[in-house]
Amino acid sequence: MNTPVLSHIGFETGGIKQAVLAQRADKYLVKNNEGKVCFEGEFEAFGYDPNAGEELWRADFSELKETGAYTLCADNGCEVQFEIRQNAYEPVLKSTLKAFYYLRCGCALTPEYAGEFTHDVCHAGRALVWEDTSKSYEADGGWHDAGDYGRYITAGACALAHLLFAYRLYPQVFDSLEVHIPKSGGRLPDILAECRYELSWMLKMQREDGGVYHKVSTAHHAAFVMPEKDTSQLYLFPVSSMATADFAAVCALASRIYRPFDAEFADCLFAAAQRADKWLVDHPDFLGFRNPKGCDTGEYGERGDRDNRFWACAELFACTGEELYHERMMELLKSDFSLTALGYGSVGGFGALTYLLCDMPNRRRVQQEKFRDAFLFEAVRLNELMAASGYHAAMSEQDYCWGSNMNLMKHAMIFAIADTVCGVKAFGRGVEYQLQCLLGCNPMDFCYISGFGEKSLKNPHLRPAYADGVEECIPGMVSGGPNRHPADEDAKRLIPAGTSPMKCFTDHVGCYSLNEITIYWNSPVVFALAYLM
Ligand code: 9MR
Ligand code: ZN
Repeated sequence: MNTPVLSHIGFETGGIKQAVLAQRADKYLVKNNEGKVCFEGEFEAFGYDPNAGEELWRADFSELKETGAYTLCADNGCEVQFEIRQNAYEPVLKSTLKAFYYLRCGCALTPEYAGEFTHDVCHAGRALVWEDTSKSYEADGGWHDAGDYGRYITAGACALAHLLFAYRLYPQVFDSLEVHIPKSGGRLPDILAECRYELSWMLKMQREDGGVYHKVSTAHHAAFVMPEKDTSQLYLFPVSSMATADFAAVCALASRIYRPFDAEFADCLFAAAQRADKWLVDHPDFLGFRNPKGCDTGEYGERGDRDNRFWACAELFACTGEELYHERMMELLKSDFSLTALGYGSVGGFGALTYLLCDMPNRRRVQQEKFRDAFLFEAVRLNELMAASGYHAAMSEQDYCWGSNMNLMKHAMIFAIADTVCGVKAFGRGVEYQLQCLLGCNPMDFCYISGFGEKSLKNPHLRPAYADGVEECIPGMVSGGPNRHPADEDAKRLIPAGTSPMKCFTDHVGCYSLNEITIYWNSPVVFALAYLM
């Protein structure tokens, strides 16, 4: 007998309430703790969902709004329990934000803030310049990227962009949201205090000439040991134009956000952004990145940098209003890149979003309309995908790749932007559907975030979570999710060929192509939750 699947963290009183069943049922009752029937409904026969590989029946009991504990009883005997709560999403927001603290590098995580999940100071030694090992610099701080201990500029810039835009669009959610982290820099909201930890590291990654090292890491990934046990030599890897542009962009964005709190820090960020931009002007050609021989940590290669440069110009334009940045932006727009992409390898959407948020004179409105149309066009496309999914997942078959949960959450971000920034409220529903899918309303009946209930992420491909000797998983971590082309040996062994895309998942520590965590898989979840709240 199947269980209807639904979000594992409970439903918000006024929110969408959906359950999905992979077995025929016609009617259902929702009973409260005392057995009283509080809602009666009929299942909708959805039909076959190819990404799930299932025929599905759906229940929508959004009309039930009273807080309490309930059981949904289908007329075929299938049952599931759930709760309706006020602020149901708040614990998840807190936890996914706190996750960044647990990923801090270069400092000790102390029991006061980290509970059982402590570690000593890690990766604090000077890093040698890979191309000239007679030179070394301090490059400590920031967040570990993922299950590995590398720190990569483009990945960091992407995670920061999600978090900073979340604050930019929904500041009231964060003004009083405390996640108990050590703070520097005065009266900052916790989200900005945490981002400052990453930004302060980033500033150390800039060379005197303004160029930005692509990454700092050891030559090879560490064994599955605690971070302080990973004492191999650190290296600064060559400057890339993507890293330099993303750095310029995110420092400029941050300078505007931190200015009301700390003008000195804002000035410092802005000056760094300008230095990076000067390097970009002096180096107009694409300078990509490939791992040099002898290094096999994360590569984060890209095939072009026009989108990165576009984002940088948009942010500097937003800071200064200077015509020159605008002209460069317009020139870059002649290249072909996505204007809605919000990922680490493709960042055009961040530039478009910033431009949309600028107060513009009339003559610029036409360009703003174009960016607005791009987001709305994408929202329409995703809405169609959502309508074709039994679970309301706005995902194509191709989207179920390495880190598919980032696609799910990036799509939630598009729906949120379509509402908050483009003013089309109806798209907002898509945000909650995508989140419920991540939180358990999926064919695995699995909550992809650690720390929430029995059927949630427990064994991520995350070094400290494995090596810390603590039974429980570090909370608030977001798994990469189902991947229809598993790439690691464990996943290839454990996932039978022909498994449906949404079921290509198992919560196994070895499965780095399904079950790793990264900072930029956590950050869009924070954004989506901030929208909902
Ligand atoms: O997410 C990346 C995936 O698309 C690539 O195929 C894979 C192999 O290069 O790398 C993934 O990114 C990883 C990065 O290189 C290092 N930190 C963890 C990232 C997520 O697995
Ligand atoms: Zn570290």
